[in-house]
Amino acid sequence: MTKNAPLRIAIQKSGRLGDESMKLLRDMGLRFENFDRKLFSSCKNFDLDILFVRDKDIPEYVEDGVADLGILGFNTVEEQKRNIKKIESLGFGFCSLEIAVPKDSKIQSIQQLNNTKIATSYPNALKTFLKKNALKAEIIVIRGSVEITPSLGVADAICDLVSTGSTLRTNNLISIAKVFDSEAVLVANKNALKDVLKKQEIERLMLRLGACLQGKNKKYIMMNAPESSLRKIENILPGIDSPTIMPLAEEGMIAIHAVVSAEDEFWDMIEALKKVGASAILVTPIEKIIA
Ligand code: PRT
Repeated sequence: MTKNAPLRIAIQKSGRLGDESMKLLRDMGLRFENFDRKLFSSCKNFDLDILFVRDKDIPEYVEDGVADLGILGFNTVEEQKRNIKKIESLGFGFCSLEIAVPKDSKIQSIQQLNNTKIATSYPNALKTFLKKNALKAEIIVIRGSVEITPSLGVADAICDLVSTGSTLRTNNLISIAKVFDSEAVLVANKNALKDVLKKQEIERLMLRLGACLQGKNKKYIMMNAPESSLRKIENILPGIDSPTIMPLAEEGMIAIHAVVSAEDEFWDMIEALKKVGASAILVTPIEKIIA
């Protein structure tokens, strides 16, 4: 079998997704240098080259096969509709594409967007949204500072990414509709997924990625409890497998170890565990989970 050229992954050179993308690759055990994020870097311990490029250029690079993989915002994937395959959501770079109007605007619902002007850097996504809602509005394509267009009289509404909401607040705008939610995603070139050797290498990377993503969403929890509380505690703990249970030196007491979800309900679960007698609760992060 002949050896393939190294896989190539494109990530954002600088900007909101650059640092997290590099952190993720490093968490996956990949070792590489990024002196001032030059255009290109080779991994020292995996047959992988990293291209540092603009977020907006990644769909084209991946579609053309300049890169086999890419990490970019789902919003960019949705806007550009290139012939590439999304293979994983990555759990960072959260935002949403929203339609917002000035606080004192007469427009208060999406139906009132009919015959208005909407400024955006996402004309394709907005067009799809308007069509889906049977609305007709003029789309004004703006490449930056979309949020100031209503105050300049250029547009009645904007369609832009929102994360904390502070840009909307600063510009006296309020959201009236969400077009879609977005986060960073991993995409692939469709031919690379069909190439036997490349596919093998992509699968090796996916094993590492899956382990990191799983670990990020879970915590390892250890606690002591009266043996009589075991059933109640098992009902509270939605572990991957049944928890590990060990007797303690103190008569009638046990130690329970389990892997639990690090979701929003985490603190509710801790409160419930305390109520049924758990004590000395220790919680630690998990680096990787390999099923
Ligand atoms: O030049 P290049 O193509 O690399 O990128 P860029 O400079 O256009 O993008 P960049 O770095 O700003 O964003 C890259 C990606 O980060 C986006 O494609 C999204 O997937 C993601 N992301 C997450 C965001 C935001 N959150 C975000 N808040 N991208 C932009 N914003 C902007 C938004 O446009 C608005 O101006 O931040 C402002 C709103 O933020 P809040 O926090 O005030 O609501």
